[in-house]
Amino acid sequence: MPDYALMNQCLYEGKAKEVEQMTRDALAEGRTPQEILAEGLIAGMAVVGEDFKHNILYVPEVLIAARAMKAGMAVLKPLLSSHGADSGSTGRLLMGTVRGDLHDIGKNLVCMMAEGAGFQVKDIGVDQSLEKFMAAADEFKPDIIGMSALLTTTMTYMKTVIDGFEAAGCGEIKMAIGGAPISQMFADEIGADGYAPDASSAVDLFLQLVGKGDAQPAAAAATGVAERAARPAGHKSDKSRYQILYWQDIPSQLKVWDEYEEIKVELPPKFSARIDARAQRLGLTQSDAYTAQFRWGEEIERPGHIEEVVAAVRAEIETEKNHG
Ligand code: B12
Repeated sequence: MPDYALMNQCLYEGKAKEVEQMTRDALAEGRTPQEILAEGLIAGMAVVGEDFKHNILYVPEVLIAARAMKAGMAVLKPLLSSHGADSGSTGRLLMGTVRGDLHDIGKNLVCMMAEGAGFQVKDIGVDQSLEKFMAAADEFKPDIIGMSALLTTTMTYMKTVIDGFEAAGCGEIKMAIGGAPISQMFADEIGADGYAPDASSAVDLFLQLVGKGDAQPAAAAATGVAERAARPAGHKSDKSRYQILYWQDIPSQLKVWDEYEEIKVELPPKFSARIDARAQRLGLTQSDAYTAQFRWGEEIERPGHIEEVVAAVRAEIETEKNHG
């Protein structure tokens, strides 16, 4: 019997080679591709999704886990399609970032999580017009169209797409939207069928939209992902460790932990704006090139309970002492 808990753990930690090898070993043991997909890959990715939703994991870690998932999927894909897995898929999802918008990191994550949950996904990329969504929908016959927008100047184009499909008599296709500036209120305003704030909730939304809301891959079923021991009541550590996540030399996140708990905080928007401007200048606009610039700084120990260390380091970063 394959050790699916270990496989989930490797996927969670982004160990692509191990996940790929375990997938091959499980096949060699005679397990079905469907079982390996569900128990080894989807279950692991479900935990990643939950932890991402609760800010335990951040974008770079999720992308690394997603890469490991893809390594396993690449082994299974030919077998799944030749066994007619198509007919058993959860649903068909067409995804794209709307016209004028080049942001695709969030969209890519949504695609990966949806694939992980068993959806057939067609990703048409960034800067997509109504005509391109329509041509792709004609060919792919999606149950759901997912649109992403990160700019306040491009989010309004989502209404153009929704109205265009409605006018063409394709109102039965469910329209889901997302991206940092999007809200439920905006979704209601433009007549979208749903909105979700992150990739994990996006999968819940898609499942709901195809009437499989209860058939979610159970995150709780994926055991084996390491957890810290519970903090004894009233206990406060007298020292903590911290690390800063940099985009090149610009700090973007802060992680602080002790033996019981880990806190991650996003830094204020001025840092994103600075990163954005630098990336634009350097032409690092493709998601791989962009995310490859993230790196964790060295681990540093510091006196104080985790919350004190978060506050102190954050204040230092904001006044730009010591941290570029
Ligand atoms: C990375 C980034 C870039 C990269 C994009 C690289 C890439 N390949 O994607 C580059 C450097 C190219 C870039 C360019 C620009 N950017 Co920019 N960028 C960002 C930044 C820092 C992070 C975005 C991101 O990837 N977040 C991480 C992902 C995981 O989150 P997400 O996209 O929100 O996706 C999640 C959810 O929203 C949801 N979701 C997303 N899509 C969908 C779809 C569906 C259907 C569902 C259900 C859910 C869903 O799930 C996702 C996963 O959890 C943001 C700041 C920020 N904090 O958002 C600015 C930001 C979005 N950018 C901004 C700007 C202004 C620009 C530029 C105009 C800069 C310039 N002056 O040229 C250009 C525009 C280029 C263009 N035409 O699109 C502004 C937007 C301001 C505004 N209100 O409109 C921001 C907010 C930065 C800022 N504070 O100024 N940018």
